[in-house]
Amino acid sequence: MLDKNLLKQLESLVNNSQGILILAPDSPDGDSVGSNLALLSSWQLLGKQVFWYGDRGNDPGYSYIKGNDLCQFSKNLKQIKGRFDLVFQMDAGSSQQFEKTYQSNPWLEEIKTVTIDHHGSRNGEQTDLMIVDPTAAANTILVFDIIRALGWPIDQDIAEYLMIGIYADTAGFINANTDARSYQAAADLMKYQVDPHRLYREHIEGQALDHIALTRLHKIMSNNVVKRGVVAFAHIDNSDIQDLDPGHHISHRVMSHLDHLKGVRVRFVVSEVDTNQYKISFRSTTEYDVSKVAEKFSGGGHKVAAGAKLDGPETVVQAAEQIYQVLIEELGIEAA
Ligand SMILES: [Mn+2]
Repeated sequence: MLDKNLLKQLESLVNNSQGILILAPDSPDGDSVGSNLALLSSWQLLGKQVFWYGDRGNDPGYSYIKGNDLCQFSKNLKQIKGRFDLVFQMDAGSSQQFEKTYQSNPWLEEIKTVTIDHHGSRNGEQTDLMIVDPTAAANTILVFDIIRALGWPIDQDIAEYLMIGIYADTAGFINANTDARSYQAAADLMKYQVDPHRLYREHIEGQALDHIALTRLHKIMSNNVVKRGVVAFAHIDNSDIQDLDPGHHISHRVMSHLDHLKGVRVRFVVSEVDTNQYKISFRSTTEYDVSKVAEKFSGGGHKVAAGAKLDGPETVVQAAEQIYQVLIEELGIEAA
């Protein structure tokens, strides 16, 4: 399954590195955090100097994961320039996911970079070494295979990081990508004293909303949702979520609410991230491939879950309409 030659190259790059930088994507998720923390911890046990930086620093949405606070703001990356000679990008789908970090640190482009990803569509983008397995339901399953193949250290914490990634990307073994390999990886991880119920409680309590945020979520569901035939979408303006903890990940919650609308097969949520700049998330049932829609916006992802960014439109409502038109054309859905 894993290419022996690629594994050898990876092993020698890691062994010969003076220091390693792991980059968190601009929009991390449980699988990216789990992948990053698992390798960070394993390499530290090997005695390696490892740094973890991302545009959001330690995203408060994942503060329930032990070790999340190790992630630093990439605007401060210059301070460790020269202390690492190897960069890792994981679980991202496209380099768009590291755009902000590279914009503030263009010198990173000069450093040898490795990709470990389970996203197939990368628009032909290449780094110096690519270990890509689109058949893995979660990136942490691929990371687990690599750790085992190379005999890198693994302990309870690392096993729990890997399990968190599987939970996140299979939504607890119920997403369309869930397969025997996901269950097998989870069963193998249980040998390291993973505590699923504790992880679940930490996740629920860590993500709990305060009353203001819950009210805001309901307001978005009441005012900012459009349903047209099999498509439903929501637009989130900065004013809808300003003064809320970004860790609440309101857009993720809106997305899961849209799944409960009757007859919906394709969903997207567009959120304003800056003036005339937007972030888009797509979800679908298996008969529609939203990764193709994301690629139209230079993003990427999986068949049923993908993401992209969009610059230009004056308002989030205009952005949503523009995305809707591209989406129905790409997926062959009749305008409703
Ligand atoms: Mn993933």
